Amino acid sequence: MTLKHRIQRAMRTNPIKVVVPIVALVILAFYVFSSDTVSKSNSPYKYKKHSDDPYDFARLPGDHITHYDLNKLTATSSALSHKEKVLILTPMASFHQQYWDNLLRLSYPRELIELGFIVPRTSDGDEALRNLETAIKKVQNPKAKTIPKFARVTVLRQDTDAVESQLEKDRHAFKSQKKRRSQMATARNSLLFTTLGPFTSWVLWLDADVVETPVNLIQDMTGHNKAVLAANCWQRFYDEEKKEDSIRPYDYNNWVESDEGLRIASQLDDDEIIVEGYSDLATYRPLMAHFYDAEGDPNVEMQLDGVGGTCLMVKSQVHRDGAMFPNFPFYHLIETEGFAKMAKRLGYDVFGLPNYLIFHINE
Ligand SMILES: Nc1nc2c(ncn2[C@@H]2O[C@H](COP(=O)(O)OP(=O)(O)O)[C@@H](O)[C@H]2O)c(=O)[nH]1
Ligand SMILES: [Mg+2]
Repeated sequence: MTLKHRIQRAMRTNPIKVVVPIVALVILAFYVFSSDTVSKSNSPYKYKKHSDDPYDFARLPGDHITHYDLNKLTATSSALSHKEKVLILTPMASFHQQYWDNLLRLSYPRELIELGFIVPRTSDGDEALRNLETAIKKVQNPKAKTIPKFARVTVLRQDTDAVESQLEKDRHAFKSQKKRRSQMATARNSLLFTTLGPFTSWVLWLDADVVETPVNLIQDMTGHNKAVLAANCWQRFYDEEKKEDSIRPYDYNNWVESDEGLRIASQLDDDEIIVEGYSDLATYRPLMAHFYDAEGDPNVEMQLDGVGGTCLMVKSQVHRDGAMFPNFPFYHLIETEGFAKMAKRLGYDVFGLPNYLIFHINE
């Protein structure tokens, strides 16, 4: 008997046997197609249902309660054995291949690392974005099965004003510091507040022009178990006089407060700032850059009052408690230096590693 005859006979004897399966099929098809539309929609809140991705915390209404017990989130001296997640954040005005290569050499497992970038809305930013995306796609491409993947990569386009000239002399001109540092602070805050997740244990601030660090950077820095910890940023260069490769200090934003610094601050108007590393405003603050001892123990720590952002490890708790990068004068400090002050006001200690070098590109 053919299928057609069977259906005709069933319709005569017991129509429910035919109607029920057809109705069930129609309902199933409706469900499948409508959930497909949802997963293709652009809404950031409409992720695919029942995802195994632990970062997929934006769920469909229906399974809308997601619990995260922040008491169980640790940031310890044994970050690796506790599988603590590290968020590496980089404001990026230009893409340097050496930065990327160094990042890929880091020995901390990529599945425990999230990356976040913020790129300015300028023509330099356009180019940085293109190069960055090409580099990311090579690593994160699901077809490249043998290449370990980062847990998540977020690239943001800045929606605020960017630093206009990226020339070294313009960036570092004393008179442009307040505006420039304030714009940088806003970019850092946007990046931080968009990417910090409920799983993040540590945030590593790493500038896009840091081209060389030890491969165990994350294990080494988290190993100190400090709330805020800065590495010492130097620069390689060719010494024309000695005719040899050499190194010199670069980042002067890691410092200890001085009596003179406090005296100058006490005489400033409310909206005036002090930026470190300029002879125009001599604070005589001890600078970590000058404390490097080539023979010394790389684990030596020193307490700091101001920090730079070139290579800075922060327990996520510090940011979660509210420490950010003030884009306004905060105790006459701004951006990363203001951040150190804010962390201290929240009760955290700020440290640096004078003998632990990382290198800034030589432009
Ligand atoms: N998003 C964003 N990043 C920037 C901007 N200007 C500089 N950067 C990045 O911010 C970091 C610090 O800036 P940089 O100019 O290197 O500071 P310097 O090394 O102290 O002169 C680097 O990673 C830059 O690529 C900007 O306007 N927007
Ligand atoms: Mg730089």
